[in-house]
Amino acid sequence: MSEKTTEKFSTFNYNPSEIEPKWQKKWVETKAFEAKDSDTRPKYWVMDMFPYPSGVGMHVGHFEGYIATDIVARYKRACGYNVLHPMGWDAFGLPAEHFALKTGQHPSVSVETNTKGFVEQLGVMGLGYDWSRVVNTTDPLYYRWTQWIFLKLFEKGLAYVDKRPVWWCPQLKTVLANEEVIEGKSEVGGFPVEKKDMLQWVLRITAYADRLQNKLETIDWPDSTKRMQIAWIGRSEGAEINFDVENYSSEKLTVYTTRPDTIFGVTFMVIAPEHPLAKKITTADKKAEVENYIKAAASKSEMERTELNKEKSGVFTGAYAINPVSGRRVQIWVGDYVLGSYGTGAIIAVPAHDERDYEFAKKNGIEIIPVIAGPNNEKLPYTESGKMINSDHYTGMNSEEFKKKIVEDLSKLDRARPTVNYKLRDWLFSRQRYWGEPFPILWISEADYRKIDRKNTKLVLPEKGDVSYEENGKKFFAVGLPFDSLPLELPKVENYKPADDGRSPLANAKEWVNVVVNLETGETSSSAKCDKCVQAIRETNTMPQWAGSCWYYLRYISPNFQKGVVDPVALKYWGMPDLYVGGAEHAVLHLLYARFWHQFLFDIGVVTQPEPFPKVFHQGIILGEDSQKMSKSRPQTVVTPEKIIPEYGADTLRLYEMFMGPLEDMKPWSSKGIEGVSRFLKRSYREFIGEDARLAAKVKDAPEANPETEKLLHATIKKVSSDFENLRFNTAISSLMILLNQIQSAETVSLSTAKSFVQLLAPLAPHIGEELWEKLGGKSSVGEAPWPKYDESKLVSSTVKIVVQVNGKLRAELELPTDVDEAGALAAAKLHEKVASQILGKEIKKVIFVKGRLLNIVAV
Ligand code: ANZ
Repeated sequence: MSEKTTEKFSTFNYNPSEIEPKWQKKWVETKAFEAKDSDTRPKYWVMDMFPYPSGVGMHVGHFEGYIATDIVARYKRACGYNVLHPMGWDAFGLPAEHFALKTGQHPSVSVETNTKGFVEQLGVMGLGYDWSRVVNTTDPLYYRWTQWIFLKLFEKGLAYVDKRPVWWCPQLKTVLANEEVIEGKSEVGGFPVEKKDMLQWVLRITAYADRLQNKLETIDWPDSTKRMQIAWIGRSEGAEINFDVENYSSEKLTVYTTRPDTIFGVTFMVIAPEHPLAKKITTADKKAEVENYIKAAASKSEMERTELNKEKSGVFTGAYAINPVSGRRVQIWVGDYVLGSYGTGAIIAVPAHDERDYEFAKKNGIEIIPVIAGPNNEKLPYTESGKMINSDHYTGMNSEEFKKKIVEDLSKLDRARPTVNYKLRDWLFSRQRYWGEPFPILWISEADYRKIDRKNTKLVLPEKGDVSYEENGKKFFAVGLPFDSLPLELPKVENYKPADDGRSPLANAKEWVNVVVNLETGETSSSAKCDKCVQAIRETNTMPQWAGSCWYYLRYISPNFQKGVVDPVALKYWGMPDLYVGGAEHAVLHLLYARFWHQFLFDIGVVTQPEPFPKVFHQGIILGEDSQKMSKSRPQTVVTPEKIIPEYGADTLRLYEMFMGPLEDMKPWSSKGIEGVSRFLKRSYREFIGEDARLAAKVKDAPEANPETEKLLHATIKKVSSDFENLRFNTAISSLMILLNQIQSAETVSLSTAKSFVQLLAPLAPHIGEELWEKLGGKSSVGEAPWPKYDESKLVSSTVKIVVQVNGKLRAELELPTDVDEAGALAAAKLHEKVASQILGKEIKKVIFVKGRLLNIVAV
């Protein structure tokens, strides 16, 4: 009978559209996924990177990680853990605001609608979240603590304002952090960005650069992600060396180099176009050329300037520097491949040992002096270490040793110092947007600022160094609102569209912006009430979306706690997430920012562990059926649960997404593949529930009668458990398929084997898991039943089949203990009727025994 015809007349058909809503409802009613705060069980906390609730909803790719964490959560719960598996909304920021701008709805309205849609979508997929702990970054009771952390950073001198060239995106009408600019385009939307001088809030992430790098060693993260963070932090060890400038005795030209060992080979120097000396030292005859060059460089991006395969340009200033070790005169050039923002903005150029300098020297006819010899008289430029040559009395030394020695010697003369540089820049933390956390900051005049009695004020002031800016000759000082006055709520405004001039939409909310503040109590009001009250202006920028996602995991521990960021008692029990799953695109954005905030919170005693995410895993990307990224612009490529579930059910979708390949791989969607796993679930259903009397009768409430089934069951429990621990879901599913084949081929199956199979399947396909469990007479929920245990000794079969031949002819097959020896096998064979009749009256001349397989008796 073909599968199709069987299905047609069966009344026991697998019908996901009936069973899935039934179990989803039950899970909600029984609060099946709520974690307990005080519990004697050990805890397990598994967490997803929370989404921003966009209006378009999620496609199958968005669910991949969520399905994985749901499997782990269900598995760990069955293993006896008190599991925390929470979800939340990263609802501030550009995407939510974009959507609001497009639809004309206020962001708060659209966020509410969209989160409802997301809850619905997640529920339909059978994802078991603890909704009693949901966090929403736009909830004032949440961002109260985002503002609190910012104020702490401000108090500790880690938040300041700076007028500096920043990335401005004319399309998005906001500035962006370095991390949000990818190859000259905005990370969100892919719009061109440009540099603009603007006054901005900046967080001193560089103060944590070393720790952010060193602590990576202590956490279990994908290597590629660690490497990306290390590259982004870009720790570089070298030295600063001072050169005299000819004819400018009061000026020093300080360079940063990682290769002080090449100092005798310096034949020219290059300074960045924005270097303060560039215009100053240029000789009259070179002036026009240098100034034109500087102007042209200003319109280029750093990326264009430093692109590796682009030819490096430069102009000679006419000025010379003096090499402090050799006394040699070297030309000073201006070149835009040297960046003003890195090191000292000036370099020594050593064409014999650096690729870039070599090309530059060749092009401009500059001398090349080798100072390091490789073992085989290598071609230039030689960029490795070796023996020093042409280096005065240091000649003959090993270059690695010389590198240290020369810095020591020059340090004694106050001409050099060991220096560490980082590529990491302080984090640009303000946005000219409406839909973000308002800064809990007021600006007041210098005179009023001086009036504050530091010992008697609730205003928050930086402990060291004021934060101020100057405008039209007037200085303004930043003060923080009292900690206990938070949250500073985002005012509802009519017009939240960003302006073209870089001013935040909040600047238009005049009544909100202009206030009076009491310098003692920190209270704000619309008019002065006492002599302590002074005029103030609120900060009108808002925080970037990253702010809310920097600490949200902590909120899951104690979502309603209002005495601090996190309840220390609950923190003690929950610790940090045991597993954090999300996209690799966050390797240097969210994951670096959150580590920075966490390390800061550790320093001020809010948290007790130095790192927020001890274990991170990145799921891969699911491509469309055409192996291209699913994209809104090509809607036919986008597979949504809404397209799949009505036909196959959520369990099939879940199972298929996990069966596609290793979780971390990039893999294309396949309609054929989903058919395959769909058949597997249908077969599982039929096998245990039974579509007719014969099959229903197959499950026996007795010990497992089939030794093959028993052996395979134990092996499968072992394999699936370890696969779940290691997020290898595709291989776990294959072993369940093999087990099902075995069960199907056996005449009967024991109830306990059937139940174990269902338990192993349940984390992957929880609805059918519950349904089968119930039908097999399981108590309460399958998720609460203790995880099946395997018996190591049952993994090896206790008996083997031995083929018995007499004079080369097969006479019998005996089921004997695995370790049976020749004598034992022979004794057993003699008792077998067919063997006995063959050797009757004959003499046994020879016995050949192959252990575990064969017994051949030669009898004449
Ligand atoms: C001389 C030299 C000789 C260098 C040699 C390299 C090889 P990282 O690892 O990135 O820190 N450099 C320094 N400041 C620069 C700037 N503002 N813009 C562009 N290049 C700059 O690299 C440090 C090296 O990059 C420094 O060492 C300097 O060139 C260059 F055989 O000095 B080196």
